[in-house]
Amino acid sequence: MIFAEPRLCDVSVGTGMLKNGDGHYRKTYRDLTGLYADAPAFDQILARQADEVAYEVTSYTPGAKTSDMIMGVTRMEPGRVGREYYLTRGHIHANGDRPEVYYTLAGRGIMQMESPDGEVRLIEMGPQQICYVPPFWIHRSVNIGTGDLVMFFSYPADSGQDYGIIERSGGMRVRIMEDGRGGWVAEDNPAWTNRSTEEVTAILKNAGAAV
Ligand code: S6P
Ligand code: ZN
Repeated sequence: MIFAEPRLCDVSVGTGMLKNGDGHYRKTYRDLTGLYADAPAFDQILARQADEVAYEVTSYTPGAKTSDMIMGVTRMEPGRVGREYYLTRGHIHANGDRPEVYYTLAGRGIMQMESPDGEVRLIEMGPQQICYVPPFWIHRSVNIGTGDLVMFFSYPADSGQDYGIIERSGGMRVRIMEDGRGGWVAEDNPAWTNRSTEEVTAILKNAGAAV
């Protein structure tokens, strides 16, 4: 048969996992070294729980083409490093013009987005809310709740992930911090530097051939 086989997957909201997928990886706190602003607070977490899972991703990848859609679930623990809420590493899609959809199944989160030229968008999400991440936006999830943040996602299978874009600019432009009243506030990241026109142009050029 020349047509791909349909697939049914179950989502376990309780465990934050996609069942009957074909991919699973975990990120421990040790893996997140260097992400957070408060290094002494992060060292304390490392001393206690370096090899515990901070977040994990279960997924199904039907193929490798633009027209194949990866789908999966990210489950992230709640907590903070000092005042900064737990987050995923974040990336831009290596083929930058590939979008993504995130659907919150449980918990409260922020989809933190940054355009290559430094615009910031923060979309707060709760259960049954969907965020569309347009092409070219750097994105990461932040858990601002008291329980696991569980999000379904789907994106073209040839998107790829470039994590270096965040490292090269000294992190993302803002950090999501506890505001002293149990809520959150976005604070400027003093280490952040804007991307050059050349880098932005290269990102736009490297959009990949959507065939
Ligand atoms: C991939 C998609 C998600 C994230 C996952 C973990 O394009 O956005 O599957 O990979 O939420 O986040 P991160 O930042 O470690 O890739
Ligand atoms: Zn992505």
